[in-house]
Amino acid sequence: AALIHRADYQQPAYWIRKVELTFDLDPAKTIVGSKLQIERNHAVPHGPLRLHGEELNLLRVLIDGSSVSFRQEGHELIIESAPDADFLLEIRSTCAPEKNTALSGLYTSGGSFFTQCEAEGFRRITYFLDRPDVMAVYTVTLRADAKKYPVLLANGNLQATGELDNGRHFATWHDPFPKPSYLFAVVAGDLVTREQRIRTRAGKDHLLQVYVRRGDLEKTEHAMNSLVASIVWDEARFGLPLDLERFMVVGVSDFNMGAMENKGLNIFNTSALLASPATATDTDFARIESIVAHEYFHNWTGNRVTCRDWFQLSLKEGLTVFRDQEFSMDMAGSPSARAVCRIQDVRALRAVQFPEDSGAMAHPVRPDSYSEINNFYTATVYEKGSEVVRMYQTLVGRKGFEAGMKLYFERHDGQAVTCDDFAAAMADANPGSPLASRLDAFKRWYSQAGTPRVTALGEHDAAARTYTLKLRQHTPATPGQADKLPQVIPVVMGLLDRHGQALALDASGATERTLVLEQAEQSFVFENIEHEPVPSLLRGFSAPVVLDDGLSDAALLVLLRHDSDPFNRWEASQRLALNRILAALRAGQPLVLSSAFIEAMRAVLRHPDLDPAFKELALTLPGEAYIAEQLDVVDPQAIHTAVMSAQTQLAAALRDDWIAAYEANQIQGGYTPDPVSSGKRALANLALSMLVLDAQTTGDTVWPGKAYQRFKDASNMTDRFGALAALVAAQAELAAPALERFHALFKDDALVIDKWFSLQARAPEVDGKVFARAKSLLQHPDFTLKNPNRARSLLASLLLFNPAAFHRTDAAGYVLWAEQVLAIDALNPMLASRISRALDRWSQLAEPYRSAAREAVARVAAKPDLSPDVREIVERALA
Ligand code: DPP
Ligand code: ZN
Repeated sequence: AALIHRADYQQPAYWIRKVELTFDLDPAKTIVGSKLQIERNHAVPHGPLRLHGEELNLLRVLIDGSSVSFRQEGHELIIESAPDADFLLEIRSTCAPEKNTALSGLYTSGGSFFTQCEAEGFRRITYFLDRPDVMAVYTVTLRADAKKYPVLLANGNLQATGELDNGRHFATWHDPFPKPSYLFAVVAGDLVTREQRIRTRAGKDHLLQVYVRRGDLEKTEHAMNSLVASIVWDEARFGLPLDLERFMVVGVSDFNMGAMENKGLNIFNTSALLASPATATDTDFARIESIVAHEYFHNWTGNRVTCRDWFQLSLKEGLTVFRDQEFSMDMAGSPSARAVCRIQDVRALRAVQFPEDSGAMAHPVRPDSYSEINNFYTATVYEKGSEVVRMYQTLVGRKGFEAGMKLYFERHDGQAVTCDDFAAAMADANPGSPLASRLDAFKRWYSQAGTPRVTALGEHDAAARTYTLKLRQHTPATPGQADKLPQVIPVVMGLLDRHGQALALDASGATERTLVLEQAEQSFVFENIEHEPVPSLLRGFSAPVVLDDGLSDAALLVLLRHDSDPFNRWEASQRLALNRILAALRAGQPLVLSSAFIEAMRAVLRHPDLDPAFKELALTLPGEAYIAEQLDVVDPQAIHTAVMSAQTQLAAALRDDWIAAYEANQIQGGYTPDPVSSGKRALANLALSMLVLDAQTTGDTVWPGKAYQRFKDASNMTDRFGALAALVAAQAELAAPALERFHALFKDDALVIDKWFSLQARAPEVDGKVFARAKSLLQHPDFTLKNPNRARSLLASLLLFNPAAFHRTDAAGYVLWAEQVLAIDALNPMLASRISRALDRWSQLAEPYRSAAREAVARVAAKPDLSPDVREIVERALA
């Protein structure tokens, strides 16, 4: 497929102002009638009308009621002789929802109809100018069998309903807000709804509805609460109110993404919507809250102001991720609970986005070209994009950021705009800020791929009583971008004395400052510094960079004990562990944890004031993907061995402390997913897994027995799954009966069975057992490639998230990868392309993995009939 370039953007030759759609819904053959009010765009040269259309069967084309000559070429319907004046285009076509396994466009799931149009699914429903800068007002009529499809939904407000002949009925919906086609949605089916009314600050009443399948209603309370909280938060923090009479959320179990922000009619993967204490973990509860918020926040950042073209995707995604992260932090409450949110976000960024930024798929937050836009819904566009938005806030302050948002909406409400427009609003609302004076340089965050490396070198001059901090930056080359310019990097920092006391950084006595690193190398001098200080740099992870501050273990221990910034306290714990793991790997020696490290970890675990949630994060070792990032040549088996060895040693050395932590963090009473309780459960689960792991070494049977008992008796999924995970991770004998029992208990709950698959596929590898088990699960009667959640639960878990099970010296992992990518590609290209990314970074692998992985990628690339989605991934990997 052809490469599309950002620089080639042109406005469309025509605008579509009004759309009237009618759907005669039938799973085998749905008839779609479309009436489009079209006008020529006089700003661009005169040209034919070219409409997108895929997998459609065209019945009729009329202009102003008369037939017109047209031709179909590839995926386009071309009308050469469109009128100069405004005209009405009428099109009738059909599509086949039940054959739509790609889950893009109109499809069926569980006997109901759903749509997914972002990015380019609308063209699989009807012929259209399917691009985000074409915004129209939609009126939609759905006609369907009244018994099978009692609920008929579309965007906006309900205008009319009624009976038709032959047991059919109809509903007409009107959305007053002009929108791009990617925000269009319809739903038809036998669904039930939870309702709630809410009054916004202006005194307007709104109806909130959550629609799900019969039987799932009691699992929607948390989503509804999250929606109400999101509405309240967006009005309080940004003054952005709900703008429709009715806001609907619908759950569907076959869905490619987490959820979709269609105007007034959000469609959710059930995995991002349904939760009950018995079936969902604390992590699920938190994820649902953040995704409900994310989609709701898109109503302004994405829908009211949308993207001019898909290269600007981060305009809405980076900003909306930032907003949902801020929301989750505000919901968490205490400073330490906020820090826990931040740590989790950064951990996810490092586990997924950093590797992306150093692999074959590295691309800027605002990409320059793509062949399949679906491939660019990435961690870079979302998570790094969010970090870029966070840096605006760091540079202009929270109030300044709110002023920038206000100006952005004043200027652009109702428009399709670019990342440059957002940057301009932020700078113009904050003249004199450190952002405004270096906006062009700051915008390199949008154009340069790769994670900058920052090196810090401190020099204390005892005679002059000064401390000079020399910062250097360098961004490594990425595909298509050999040379990089310096980035604008806000470095929030402080200095501690060796007892951990915060030092005054200037005459005002301030103990924290934001340095702006903007050159390749820059020095910052601090006066009146008596003794060599310990620098605490990049507090709160103030920029998405890799920092090498060369700190000694002694300095890291000071930070771990005393830093006022909880993020950097956590970071110190991770660096202490990482340094040891990397030293062992580089020396090719077995890893031995020093007693200083063990004692530091013991002190954290025993600390009277630290939150359990923080302890759990500090005592969790860095992820294998993040460790791989630090190495030029990656041996996944060696990394896994080192991590497992560190874990086994921590389990043994702190055994009594784990027991104490386990016992101290039991919760009496009912389940609530609040940050304090979930922190306790997380620490108790970590302690339990350590104790069961240690039992495997010592032959102890008490702790595996206790874990099994807890698994059986648990009153919530977090505890039950934690105990099961402890047994599975340690390969305890009781793992098999526990897994069997778990399956029997939850065999009718698809989302829980997904967890059952994923737990087994993500378990720490021992002697190829995990790989063998995962492979055999492909034959399990509950397994299917057709449901994306199920396919991901087994295959993404194994291929993307379990490097030691996947990368094998016999290359069996790569053979499985190739086979499954091809099998999924025939059904669902978007899903296949996600899985195909498991070998993005083959060139960094050590031999024999490297050659075998390359061969597997080349084998897939040699197939002639790949989807454009997978083709783009494998060709970039081989480039
Ligand atoms: N549904 C996806 C999201 O909300 C794409 N917009 O991020
Ligand atoms: Zn989004």
